[in-house]
Amino acid sequence: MPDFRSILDDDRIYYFDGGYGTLLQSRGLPAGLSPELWGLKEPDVIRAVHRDYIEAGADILTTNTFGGSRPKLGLGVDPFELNRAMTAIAREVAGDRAFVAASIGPTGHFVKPLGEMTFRELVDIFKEQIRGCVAGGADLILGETHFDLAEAKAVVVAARLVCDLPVAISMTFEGEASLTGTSPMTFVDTMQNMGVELIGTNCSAGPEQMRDTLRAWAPRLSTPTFAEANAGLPELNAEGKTVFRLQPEPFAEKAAAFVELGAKFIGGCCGTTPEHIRALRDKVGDARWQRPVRTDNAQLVLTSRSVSVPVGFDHRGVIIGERINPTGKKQLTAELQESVFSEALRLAAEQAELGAPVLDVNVGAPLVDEAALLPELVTALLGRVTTPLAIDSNDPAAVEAGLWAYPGSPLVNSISGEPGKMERLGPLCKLFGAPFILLPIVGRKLPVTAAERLKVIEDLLAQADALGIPRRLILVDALALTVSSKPEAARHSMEVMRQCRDRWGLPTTIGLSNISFGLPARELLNSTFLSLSMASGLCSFIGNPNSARIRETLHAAEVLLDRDPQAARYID
Ligand code: HCS
Repeated sequence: MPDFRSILDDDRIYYFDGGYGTLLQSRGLPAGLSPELWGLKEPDVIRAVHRDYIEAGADILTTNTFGGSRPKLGLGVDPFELNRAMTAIAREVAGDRAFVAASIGPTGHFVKPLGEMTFRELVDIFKEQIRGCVAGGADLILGETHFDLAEAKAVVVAARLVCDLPVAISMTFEGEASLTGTSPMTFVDTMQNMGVELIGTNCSAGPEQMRDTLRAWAPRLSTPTFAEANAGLPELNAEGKTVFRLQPEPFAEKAAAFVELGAKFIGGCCGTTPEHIRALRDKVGDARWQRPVRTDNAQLVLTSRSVSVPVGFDHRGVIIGERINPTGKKQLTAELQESVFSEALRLAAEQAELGAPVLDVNVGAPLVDEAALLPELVTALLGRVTTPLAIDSNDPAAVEAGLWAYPGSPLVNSISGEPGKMERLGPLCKLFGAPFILLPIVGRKLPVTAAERLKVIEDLLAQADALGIPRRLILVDALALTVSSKPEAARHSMEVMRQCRDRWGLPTTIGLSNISFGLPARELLNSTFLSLSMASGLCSFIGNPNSARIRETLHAAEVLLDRDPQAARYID
């Protein structure tokens, strides 16, 4: 088979296969036995199902490994071997007629604080499963039926750590969100940040409901998609068994609409059979793929499990709330030294209530082991606020630990030009899909002029490019130096904002209050600098959301710069 990646850009429509669990039930799967364990006992049944799907026109076969993770299989089965054997069967049947997608379903466990598992444990479980699938000859890794963003993310991280196969990932939505509150758009934002090759949705509902999902994620979509609906909504029959009643023709009629909504890959999920796939192929005929066209031009997106915060030149200015930082705060410092989080959680709730869409989290105080404490606080915050977080530390080990604890796309604050920093943190940001603040500082001397700063930015961008870090993960700090000692500092910062926008299309941020150190009426200077900066292209800033003046200036500037549609936030 050609490399699966090579077909992602052509204009063909490709077909996945249909249901396995439900089809195997109709072919004699004993009650109480999983499809995976039955497959070990009766490999010929699995072979026959794969063959039937290929004959029906499937271009991609899904392996019988959906429940092949260690927690799902239970004791007495070697997950590596089972996944290898099941994938090898699909490979043998597919030959060079179809691709083999290694199905990786949910483990049945949630990560902290929703459950007991750590993200690392989940990643290890998936690594073991994926290694088996790779050994069996998979062409791509297919995370499917995921309903929690952290678990979907764990599949992608595990796949990247053990192989270089392309990754397709699919979420199941119940109406407007997944079971743990992720919308289609936030799913797309997070997975695009991670650079997954194919984004999809499967299961849960019939083809009519699934159209809403495809419409909902369209505005920021730039990745090929797939959709695999069930054969209608599940119903209980007279014996209390779940059944799917939508027949092949009406299924095909409805699922063919996915192509009009931009899907490049279509297929079926529970209740669908080879007949459904055949009918779908016939229905779609020779339609061509319509590439996604983004209508929302955000330069960068931060996400939590349930919220997306777009950052861009045409978007609202994003305040990154700076209050969870022990510098100059006695109570917070004392509590963090005792691993107590009440003050930090209070500051988080307060800032979120004041409308800060992103919260910076810094635990850097004397006697604090940041690498141990930062992930603990991040986990505690996940139970308190839904805003995306910025993981802020000078200690790369603490940043790494924070990344392992976060379910969405957090902001990393920051990567400077300090030797070795980009090499250490850049690949982690890429792996976890975490945008980062690029801080143009090398050594002790701060670059004062715009030209000096732009030179450092250019060098850091070259380093990032060499590491394969996508530009959509980069937010440049335009550096606010204090005007009381450097009168030209603000002008140079604004020039950096303009140049980053015009030369590289890169969004900028700034530590707002630095500009006014040592001068009276600081809020006046800070807010004036904010409005001038917004006019120079500034997209976000690290500041104190408690300041009414700053908030009002921001909202007024957004209206004047046409960055607040219908002045909605201003009027509100
Ligand atoms: N590939 C799996 C998905 C279940 S939701 C199956 O059984 O068809």
